[in-house]
Amino acid sequence: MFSLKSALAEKIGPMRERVASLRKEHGDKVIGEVTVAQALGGMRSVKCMVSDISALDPLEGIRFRGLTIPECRERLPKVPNGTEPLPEALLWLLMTGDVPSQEQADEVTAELRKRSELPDHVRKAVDSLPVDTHPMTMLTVGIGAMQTESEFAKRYQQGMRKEEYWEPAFEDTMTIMAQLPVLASHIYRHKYFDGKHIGPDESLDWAGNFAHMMGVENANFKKLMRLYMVIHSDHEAGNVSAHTTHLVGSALTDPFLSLAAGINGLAGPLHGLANQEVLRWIQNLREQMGVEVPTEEQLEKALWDTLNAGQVIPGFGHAVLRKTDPRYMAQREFALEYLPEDPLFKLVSMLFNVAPRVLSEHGKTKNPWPNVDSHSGCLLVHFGVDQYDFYTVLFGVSRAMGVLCNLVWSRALGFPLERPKSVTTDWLLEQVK
Ligand code: CMX
Repeated sequence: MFSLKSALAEKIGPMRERVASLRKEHGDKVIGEVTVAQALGGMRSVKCMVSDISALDPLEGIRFRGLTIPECRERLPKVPNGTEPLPEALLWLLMTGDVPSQEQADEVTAELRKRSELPDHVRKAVDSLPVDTHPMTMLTVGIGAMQTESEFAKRYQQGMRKEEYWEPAFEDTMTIMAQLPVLASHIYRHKYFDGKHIGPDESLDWAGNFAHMMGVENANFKKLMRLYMVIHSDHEAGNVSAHTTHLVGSALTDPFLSLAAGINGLAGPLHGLANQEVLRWIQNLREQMGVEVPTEEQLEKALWDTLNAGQVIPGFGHAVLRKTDPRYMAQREFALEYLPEDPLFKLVSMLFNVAPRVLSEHGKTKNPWPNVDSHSGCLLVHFGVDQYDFYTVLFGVSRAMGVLCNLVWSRALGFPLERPKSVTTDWLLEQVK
């Protein structure tokens, strides 16, 4: 058996016992309350989901299975002489909770390579769309078309016991993770390079090969892709893409269709699409000012113009975080090492200096600091990936890893159909009397 699958199988029994005992011995204990403001306000901070894959502290930021981003960068296996962690190693960590050995991470790479043949009808489904279709639409169409390969859907039709659900969900997860870079690079080359596709390089790791299939051979871009794929993978379970995948999966919808739903959520400008919006905002600013790097005064005025027009500053603020996103800082460190003189990086750094002050003065947002999406575009542009409407696809390939690990565990632990209660405004008024 593939060793990641057996490592996962070993973890499931004890976790089932833990959850069963929590349910049995403490099922009636209260862990929070819901205010009227929360019910009307996007359920912020309501504690009603359980996931061990990652946890988000408002001040410290994300931990993947207990490890911070700097710890992941240090401790996870890398390519020979590599500096950034392998996403394959993160997949092992997210799935099992353990840091894998180099050999185990390499086995994941080999397994993903083995499963990476994208069905022809998926390519055709993407190619049939008008070329000006948004890449995120192409991505969900592609993932939907990939669903013909779902082991979970097949096994469910054949009749499967609840305890077995995790196994085909795991198989589907591996297939999806293997084929997503192929699908994403197919979209990239179809949309921006007249369909001139590039075949895989079997000698490369998963993220390195993704860069290769996109047509970007710069070794530092491959490093960036490894880092990018690690840091965007998960952000605990309540964010829109994770929550949507979980919710749809709770109806025993297979992992392909559940992920497609989550990816649709990621395509919102308040969530993953913010990475393209940051670049669009910067591009507009440069065009209006007629300069590559504006002055701080020009930047401040542009920020106020956006706020006074009733729009958000993309890449700033967060529903949970209350300090600069460590995913932002990891990308900033990368930029300081590999592209310190890049003019767009200078502009992004200037935004880091100016925008939090402006947002604080504006006085609405609870968190004036930059999030992950504020930085990613400038790194991509540096390596020639300047088609900014493609950026959320890259986010989606990475995010698939976290949300699908979560889905496998939800099936392993037998989490039921999700069905919260909605109330009417009449009921609310009655309650608060
Ligand atoms: N620019 C302007 N106003 C902002 C703002 C920003 N960057 N961030 C928050 N606000 C405003 C909100 O729109 C809200 O205004 P109203 O009271 O008029 O509705 C007010 O400040 C309070 O919001 P909040 O409690 O601080 O933030 P929320 O939890 O409601 O929203 C988020 C969080 C991310 C949607 C919001 O900060 C935002 O719109 N940011 C810009 C878009 C963005 O970068 N999204 C990416 C997030 C990361 C990701 O998921 O990829």
